[in-house]
Amino acid sequence: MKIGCYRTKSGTTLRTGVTFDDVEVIDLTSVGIHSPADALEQPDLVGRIQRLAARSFMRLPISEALMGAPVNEQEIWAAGVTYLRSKAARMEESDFSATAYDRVYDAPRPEIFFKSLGWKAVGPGGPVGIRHDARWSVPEPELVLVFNRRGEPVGYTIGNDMSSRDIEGENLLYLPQAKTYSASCAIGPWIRVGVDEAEARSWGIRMEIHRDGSRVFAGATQVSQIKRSFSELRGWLHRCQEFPFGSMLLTGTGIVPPNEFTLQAGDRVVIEIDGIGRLENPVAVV
Ligand code: DO4
Ligand code: MG
Repeated sequence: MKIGCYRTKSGTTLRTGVTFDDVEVIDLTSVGIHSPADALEQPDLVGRIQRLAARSFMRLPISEALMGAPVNEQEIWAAGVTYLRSKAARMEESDFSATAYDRVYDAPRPEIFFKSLGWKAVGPGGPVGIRHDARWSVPEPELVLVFNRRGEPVGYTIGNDMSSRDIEGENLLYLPQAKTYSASCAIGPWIRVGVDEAEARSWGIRMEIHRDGSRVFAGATQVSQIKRSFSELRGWLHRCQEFPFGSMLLTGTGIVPPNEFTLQAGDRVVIEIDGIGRLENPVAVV
């Protein structure tokens, strides 16, 4: 079961919807669910949404649903250096902070950083940003853990942790500027619910980057390559911190384009995660 935010071609407001088959979207707004976050608060989540969907008369083919980011008031955080590939990339790009990445990969406490307010996240089809003052920009395709306001793990979605590698490599203290700026986080299109960690760990992640009609990068990894368990990451995120509106946690990247690659305005980033779907965004300078 997947929950998302959509608009009809003639409609202006975002509605909440569910799909059970990737063919049809069933409206949940008309049966009292006003946001994906609202859906994720329901007790007996899967059963309750199934019962509400059975009462809904508003349905449309999934191809006619214009999807938005399924996040609004939640905070979006991100874990880093959770894959060996990311540790190697960070060490290559850093002048004098390489050992910090080496150490955090094996340390009990993971790297976790604030990424975006939920309402700032870009949805499917919206432009993701590269900074005009960065020389080396990349997308980071990441599985996202979704938590409700009680901190319970309730689903998974796709995230793009857009990053400026020259800025983060110059000095670790510049990490917030490398990671958090306009349109630096894309989320969506669907939140997959009712799936346990073992199943999510069997999923593959793929990314392609297209430029002027050609594919200029393709890479793939497996969720199983994430070093830390989801419950470990959840525990660290919620340690000494509450999220009254719920939260999302990007789980790190295991796909890194070659060091000579940088994104350009007009590129198109396509990320696919098994079990969830496909998040596609054009790139623009901000
Ligand atoms: O410290 C750098 C950030 C690492 C990151 O975002 C990742 O591994 O995905
Ligand atoms: Mg990342």
